[in-house]
Amino acid sequence: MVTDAKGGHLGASLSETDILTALFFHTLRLSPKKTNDPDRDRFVLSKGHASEGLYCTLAAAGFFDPALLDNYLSEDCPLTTHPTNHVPGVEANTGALGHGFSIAVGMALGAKKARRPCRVFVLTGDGELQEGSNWEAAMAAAHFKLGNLTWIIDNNGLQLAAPIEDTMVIEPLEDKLRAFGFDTRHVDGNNAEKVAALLDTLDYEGNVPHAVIAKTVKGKGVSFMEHIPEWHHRIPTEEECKKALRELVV
Ligand SMILES: Cc1ncc(C[n+]2csc(CCOP(=O)(O)OP(=O)(O)O)c2C)c(N)n1
Ligand SMILES: [Mg+2]
Repeated sequence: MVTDAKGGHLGASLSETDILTALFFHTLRLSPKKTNDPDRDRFVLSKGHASEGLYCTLAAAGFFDPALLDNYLSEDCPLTTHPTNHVPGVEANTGALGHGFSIAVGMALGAKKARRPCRVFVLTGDGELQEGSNWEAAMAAAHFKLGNLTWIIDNNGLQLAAPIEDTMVIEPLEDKLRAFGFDTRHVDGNNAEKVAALLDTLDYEGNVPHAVIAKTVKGKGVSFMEHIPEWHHRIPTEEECKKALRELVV
């Protein structure tokens, strides 16, 4: 997709793929046939630049015809660089970092007030946490006792062009999340089974919101992309694309 369209964020998408797999193939209680069900679980991709990871997952999970992936970024195709709710299965328009978590808090609060059973899951980046709006949303989540909210952090240690620690440190992350009132867990975010198993253990009916620090590798699965900042949005050549696919397709 990225090689053909000459656009996208491969490193960011490969980082999140196992988390999305766990969510869409195990955790989320929602059906591609009933995308307007008011009681469905919600997922918000706050790190909206990683849209191709989401589009592939949604297509594989039956939300739309996988043939649409071939038109990624072409005129009139709803699969744009950053996701919008013109795409079946996309709940919120994201891409301006620091907004998706606030949207998810609103969804969880609305569900709680309406006594609906839906749970809300949101995936942010780790560099994204430098946006102050996340911490206001975190305060609100604890204040409103949103046990139905789970904040997953794609903790790959890199942001757009550099390591997080060279840009603006977010550690000690676990201490911060606990101080903000979150039930805080750790998981190997590149292991879909482990993510799915962890999400099964959370208490969604309680009064404490959840945070999951998912340790990941940016560009996971492609030897020459893993943990290399430039693969945040570099476009693979035809040759690199073939090599990457050989490594990814087992
Ligand atoms: C408000 C805002 N500022 C800057 C950007 C440009 N931008 C896109 S991705 C990115 C880095 C994000 O890093 P991280 O949250 O760690 O996500 P990762 O790709 O590592 O999963 C930046 C700065 C943006 N999309 N939105
Ligand atoms: Mg990151």
